[in-house]
Amino acid sequence: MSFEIKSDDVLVVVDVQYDFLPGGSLAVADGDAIIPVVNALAKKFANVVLTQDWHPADHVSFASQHAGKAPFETVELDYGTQVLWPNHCVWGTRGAEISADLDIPHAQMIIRKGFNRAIDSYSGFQEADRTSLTGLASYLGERNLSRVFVVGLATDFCVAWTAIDSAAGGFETFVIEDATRAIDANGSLEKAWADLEEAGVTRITSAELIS
Ligand code: VGL
Ligand code: ZN
Repeated sequence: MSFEIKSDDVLVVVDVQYDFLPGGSLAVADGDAIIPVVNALAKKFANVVLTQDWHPADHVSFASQHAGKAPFETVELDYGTQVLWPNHCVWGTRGAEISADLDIPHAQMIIRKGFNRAIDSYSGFQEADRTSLTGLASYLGERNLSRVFVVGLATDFCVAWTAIDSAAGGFETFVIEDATRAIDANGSLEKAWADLEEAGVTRITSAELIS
């Protein structure tokens, strides 16, 4: 299939931050390989939104906050099961910065998420309590943007949850697979693709997009 990019399409670039890139505290394998692909894609989109994982140093998703717990184990919180992570994307640190190798000067909006100490937020639309909203859906609505194309890190967490919430919000939604890389902990990648399909998200490659 090929898809023509329209003037009211938006590219959502998820969490291309140093902590998710090689050398970072929650590095996604081969994560830097997406950067040239994302840059080339972004040139074709008039509308680009970036998301930024943005945690306080004592965030509940950090294993360091739970005695006896290690990264990639889980805990039960009020809103459900939470995977625990190494400390990452602590606001004000270099690891939280968006990579300077992204070449998207025309990006129009940066959505920060995960800033409430007690609630994680993989999705760029709403936090893990499924109640607190980031404002992204309203923003897209006010800008009259319609189709949402999601890229970035990591496929099986923030990309997947963002795309699933986008589709649930009524936006026709695509994940551009070769512009993502996964953490793939405990089968999370396979589950994410199944959840994305179930949500009605279309899985495409960058080669299928023409401007
Ligand atoms: C992410 C785990 C924790 C992501 C963020 O960007 O996929 N994953 N925080
Ligand atoms: Zn995080």
